[in-house]
Amino acid sequence: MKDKGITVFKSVCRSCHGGCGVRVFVKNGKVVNVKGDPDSPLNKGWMCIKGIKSPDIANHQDRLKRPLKRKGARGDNEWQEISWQTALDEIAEKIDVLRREWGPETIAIGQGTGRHHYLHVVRFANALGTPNWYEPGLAQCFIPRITVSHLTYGGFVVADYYSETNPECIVFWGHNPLISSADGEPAAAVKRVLRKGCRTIAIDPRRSETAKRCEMWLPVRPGTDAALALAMIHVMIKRRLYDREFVENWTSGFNELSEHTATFTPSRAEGITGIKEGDIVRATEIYSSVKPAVLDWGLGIEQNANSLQTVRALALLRALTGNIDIPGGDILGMNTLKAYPVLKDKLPPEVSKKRLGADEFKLLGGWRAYMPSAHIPAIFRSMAEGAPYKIRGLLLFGNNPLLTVANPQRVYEGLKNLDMLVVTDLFMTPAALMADYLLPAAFWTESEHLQGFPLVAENLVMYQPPIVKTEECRQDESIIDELSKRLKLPGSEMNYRDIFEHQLSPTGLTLEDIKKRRYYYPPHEYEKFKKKGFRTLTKKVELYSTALKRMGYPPLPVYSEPPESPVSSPKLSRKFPYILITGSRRKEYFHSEQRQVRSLRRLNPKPLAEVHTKVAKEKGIEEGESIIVSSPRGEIKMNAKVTDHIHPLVVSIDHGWWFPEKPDKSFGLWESNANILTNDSPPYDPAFGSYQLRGILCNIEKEQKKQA
Ligand SMILES: Nc1nc2c(c(=O)[nH]1)N[C@H]1C(S)=C(S)[C@@H](COP(=O)(O)OP(=O)(O)OC[C@H]3O[C@@H](n4cnc5c(=O)[nH]c(N)nc54)[C@H](O)[C@@H]3O)O[C@H]1N2
Ligand SMILES: Nc1nc2c(c(=O)[nH]1)N[C@H]1C(S)=C(S)[C@@H](COP(=O)(O)OP(=O)(O)OC[C@H]3O[C@@H](n4cnc5c(=O)[nH]c(N)nc54)[C@H](O)[C@@H]3O)O[C@H]1N2
Ligand code: SF4
Ligand SMILES: [Mo]
Repeated sequence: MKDKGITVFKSVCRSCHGGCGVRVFVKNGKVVNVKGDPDSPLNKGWMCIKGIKSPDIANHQDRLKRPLKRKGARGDNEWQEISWQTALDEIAEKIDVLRREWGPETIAIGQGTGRHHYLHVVRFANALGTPNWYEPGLAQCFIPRITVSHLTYGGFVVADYYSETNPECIVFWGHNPLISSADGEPAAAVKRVLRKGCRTIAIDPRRSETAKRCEMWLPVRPGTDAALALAMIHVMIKRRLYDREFVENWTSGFNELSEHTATFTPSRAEGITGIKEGDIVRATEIYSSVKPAVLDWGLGIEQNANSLQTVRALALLRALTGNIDIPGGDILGMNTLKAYPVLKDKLPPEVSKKRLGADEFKLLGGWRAYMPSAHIPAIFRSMAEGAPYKIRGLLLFGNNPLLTVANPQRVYEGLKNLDMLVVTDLFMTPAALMADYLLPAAFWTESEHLQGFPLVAENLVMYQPPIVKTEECRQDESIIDELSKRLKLPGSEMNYRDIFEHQLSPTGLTLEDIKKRRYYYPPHEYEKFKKKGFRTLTKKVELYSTALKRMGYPPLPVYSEPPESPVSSPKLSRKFPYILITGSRRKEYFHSEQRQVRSLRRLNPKPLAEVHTKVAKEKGIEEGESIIVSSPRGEIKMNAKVTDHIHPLVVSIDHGWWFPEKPDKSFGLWESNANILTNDSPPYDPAFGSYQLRGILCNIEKEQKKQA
């Protein structure tokens, strides 16, 4: 389609994890506008503000545009431009030396969250023979939900926001999809369902944008969700509110669960969670009395040291109410595409054993793990301290660990200590500044991808074409393919486009076909378990998990008090009387990104700390005022957002803040970085190794008072 020199291309936005179908308007080789695609089954024309502002990211003057090699000392920000050929030859040579002299496990790979190149990076790590790759989410994001779903139901569940049948009830648990549009679940889809009308409950220490749309808001004390879920299970069983037919036919371990939760009364849970007994009963009655119902869980339940058991407790509620894989309920995805060939078999078992953290955290790095990766604190400890062996090389593909990983001081020590750091990014960042080689990544409008959403928006497959070019930027997959060829890695004969063809094979479509039709969206098949049972050891939903029992973890969900809380650390809580949560999503930013994009920064210029009105009054803190937030690990500066919509003891701070506009050499990295306060020390979740980003102790003070 042509109009005044403008050509319109259909694509899929990727300014977050992606998924919204879009129309990209191009003039003179530049993206001038992006609008929602009304034909997309997910977003039906809607877009969020970050997506709308994609042209401001794509055309930003500060984009990295050519490969750079460090000239001065590490972190001095002095660079020399080099050709791709030289960059790739030299990097491959350095990787080769490290793998020969020290072993491939001494090369770590870090990648950002849910990017298009995600599985290609995992493939590269396996082919290279290093078990030490990580992503800053995983143990702290999504891996607990994915793993628990597989262990409990034999597949991943997603909310059925897309069928003719509207959910009659939604429980949003530690989740704010109206802002986060998380993982292929755009806010537009949730809004559509809410508009049609249904019962709604939000369980969240903040009255989030989503909670504000709900009839009930349960401001749970951070990190105590398992206690709340166990009490709801208790009520369901005691009052016989559960779906008897489903439980009898399709679950195993009901009697054990019933006995296990017999003493977990709502009044006991009130003492732990702060939610009134009556509200626990009422919420349970609503959720179990209407069908179909969705339990839409989010990140709020994973960033703590009891993630496995918390997520398991919630997972059982879906089974007790019989809402699995029914229209308008929580449905089991269908894996339309063939699995990405990540070359797991190329990693010898003796090398897998060297994966940092694998022994201890079986469901993160061990052989039972859904997607085995290394434990982040162990990686950076190894880099900084050389134990149990030293990580010497690091390749980062779209990850900013100085902002997004707990304990940035240790990350910094680690990065300084490396023999080789290669960073691929769209922009200069605090981590990119430390690189030996800095490679310019292509933005989504410049990259080709086949997006399949077997995990999230059920069965949808979408095609994202490369539309424009920005100078010498290259998409991550092609950089990886070039390195793989130079290193003669197994699988290097297949490039990323060959893999797209391979993935499409079960659909009977070729890449050319999907380019033309853009979406492939086979109808969902409900109640698949009625034909084949659930894909678990017992073929039933495992209320009692035989797999967990075998691995040495409690087979029935248990509550444990957060390790750093007013209850478990009363002495510490005198100095740090508030409970800190970090990183609740803001619509303008994706983690540490977009702070340099003026049109977005204008809408949300400063790092915020939400503080309850009562506390602000006691402390003499005014709206917008600069405050110091401290934890046992350090202190940072934030700006007070005074609100009634938060649990009175909770302080909620933004994460990912740095200041690209600051001329100092660290871009203000140490000023307002939430992860200076979070905790990467033990105890961790025993199965996943999740560390504590939410539900830790903190204090707040007016900035002037602190300085006085
Ligand atoms: N705009 C934007 N969108 C994003 C992202 C982004 O950075 N920006 N990031 C993406 C990524 S990687 C992810 S993982 C998703 C996450 O998206 P969501 O799953 O929606 O998670 P959050 O908004 O981080 O947190 C949801 C809620 O959890 C609450 N919470 C905090 N602690 C607790 C607790 O202990 N218990 C309970 N019940 N609730 C708690 C917070 O108050 C918050 O409102 O968002 C994705 N989408
Ligand atoms: N305190 C606290 N910390 C958190 C969280 C929290 O809630 N609280 N949330 C955690 C979670 S859930 C997650 S998932 C992580 C996210 O952590 P990260 O993935 O590290 O976060 P980002 O800042 O989104 O991305 C890092 C870099 O990727 C670059 N980038 C974007 N697109 C591309 C691309 O296509 N290619 C390349 N090469 N680079 C690209 C961006 O410019 C940016 O510099 O943060 C975690 N950290
Ligand atoms: S939610 Fe926003 S950033 Fe994410 S794909 Fe949709 S429009 Fe793009
Ligand atoms: Mo995440």
